Amino acid sequence: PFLENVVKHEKFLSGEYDTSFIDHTPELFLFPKRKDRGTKMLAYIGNVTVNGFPGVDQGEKPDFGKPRIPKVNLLEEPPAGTKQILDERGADGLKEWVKEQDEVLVTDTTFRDAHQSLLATRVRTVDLKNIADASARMQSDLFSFEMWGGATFDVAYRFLKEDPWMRLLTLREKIPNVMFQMLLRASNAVGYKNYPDNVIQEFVKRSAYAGIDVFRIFDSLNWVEGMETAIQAVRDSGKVAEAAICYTGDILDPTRTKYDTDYYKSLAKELENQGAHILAIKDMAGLLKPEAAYRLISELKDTVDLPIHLHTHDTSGNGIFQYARAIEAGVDIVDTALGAMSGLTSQPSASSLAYALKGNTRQLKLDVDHSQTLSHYWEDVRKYYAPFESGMNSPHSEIYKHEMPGGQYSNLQQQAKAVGLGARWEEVKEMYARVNQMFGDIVKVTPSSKVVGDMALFMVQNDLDEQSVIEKGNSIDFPDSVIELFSGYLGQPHGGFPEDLQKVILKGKEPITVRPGELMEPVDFDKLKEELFHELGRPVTSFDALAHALYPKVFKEFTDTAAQFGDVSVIDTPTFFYGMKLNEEIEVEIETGKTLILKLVSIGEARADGTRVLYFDLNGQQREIVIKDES
Ligand code: 3PY
Ligand code: ZN
Repeated sequence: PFLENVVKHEKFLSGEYDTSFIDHTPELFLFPKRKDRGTKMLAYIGNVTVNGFPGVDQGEKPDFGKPRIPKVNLLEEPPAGTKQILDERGADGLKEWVKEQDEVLVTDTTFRDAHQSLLATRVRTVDLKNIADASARMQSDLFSFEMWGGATFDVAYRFLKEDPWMRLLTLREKIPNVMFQMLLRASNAVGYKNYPDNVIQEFVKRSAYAGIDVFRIFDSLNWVEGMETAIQAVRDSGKVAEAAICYTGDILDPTRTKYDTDYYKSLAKELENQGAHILAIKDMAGLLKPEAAYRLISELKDTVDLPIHLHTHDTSGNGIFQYARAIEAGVDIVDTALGAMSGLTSQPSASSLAYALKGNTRQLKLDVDHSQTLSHYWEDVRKYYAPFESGMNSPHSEIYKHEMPGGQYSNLQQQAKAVGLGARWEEVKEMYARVNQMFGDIVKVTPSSKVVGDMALFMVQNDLDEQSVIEKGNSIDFPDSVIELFSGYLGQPHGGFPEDLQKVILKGKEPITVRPGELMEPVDFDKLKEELFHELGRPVTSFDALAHALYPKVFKEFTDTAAQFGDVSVIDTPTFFYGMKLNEEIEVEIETGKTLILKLVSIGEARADGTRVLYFDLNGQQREIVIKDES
């Protein structure tokens, strides 16, 4: 009550007091109304039990058993790692340290890209938190954990109904020794469109504060102008600016001259001049063939004086071979995932790569046995997310034809199903490649890849081809994302847009050629916070304000769900997706040291008004919950 009075005080609201402590200690301000936390949670569990979870076929809750969490000594601090090097020597010192290493450094993507690519980004904070103590102690020699950004931010709010900032803060507390890395879509932040410059600056500042050390920054058209604001913001925050070049095309194919080695070399030089600490090659679709990797890395090593970090997806099955050749060429850091979360659209397996390099002059800086042990945990946990698997179960060399990013494959497939094109998935993939050519052979990575995907779905759905699009173009209502791309709101592609197509899409509207951020009004964060404070009736952190600035609608739905069900992130994943079985008993740790014991005692018959009464036992007391049966 004291805090509530303080934050409602008019001087507080007018900003006369220094309220930065709210931003610095957001956890102090997350005080759900205690009296009905249990009831709200039962309402969530009751609802999923009766009505199921979107995307999860309703049926008997599978019996998953307990995942294998390796035992570690929590009384011992995790060994010092790269986080301490960064904190002690700064971003430039860290960069020098990387250059001095003989071994190849490793980023583990299990916490982000691996599940984004295999499980439609659905892995929940509780499953990351449960393995975090062990990961900190068993993977202390990693370069970084890639654990945030990309689609995780949006999916956390939108589908998992949990706060991604709390994920970051929670993991940071448990893993104080290894750098945290995120994927930042430059001027698109963690969204699908450009935002005003001050949103990018504020986002970087707060993410750095909450625990991100390395920002991998890319532009979805490799447009360096679009990356400048983000690179500068990261430099200003004292963190590591890892500027990425997205790899597309094929430098080995003499007929595909648009993206040749010189193109990549000149981009690399530009990014070095922009102040990048590390250069990333982001092979988001896994198109970089082993021999191309050797050539590209060799040439880039001669072009820039920066450590080089290579990222790929193993969709074709050639990932290990690619990395081995890149390592011969002198690459400094590679991205891998733990065995059970690796391969196919995800990253290559860390332990497989380590074994593949035996006898090589350069070895991975990696504890293979520990990686194996941690992989057992993920083998168990991955089963929870079976409904979100893409169904791809063998390598797809067709990737070299359709060029679809690993992170997009399972998502686009879900999108296709949602619009009734599930059975025409093969056609959608083929159309994806054709749309790319229609668009002038562009870089395809979020959000430009989403535009290509939207257009491919649109064309298959409406039985359109390249010719009919131009011929009937004036009477076609193109998807909004396509209009946005051709208006220049995602930046400028290398070589420009195809003019005839641009004309029919824009229908007389003039495209922009400047940086979209220059044209946008900055967001007034103080004002936004105040408005949100009134709307939500609770203190508002800078994290909330940023979430609202990025996704107003998704954030609103998230806060509505939170008001209805409380903090659902603490519920174990099987229960979160499948609800409870009759007579099942579960435990939920709602805060450190405070656990609820829940049992589902009975489910009543549907009543005339379509509701059912569920009886639960909550810490020994009976509770009745009324749920509307939507079936
Ligand atoms: C993302 O932007 O989410 C990606 O993973 C792009 O590859
Ligand atoms: Zn990726």
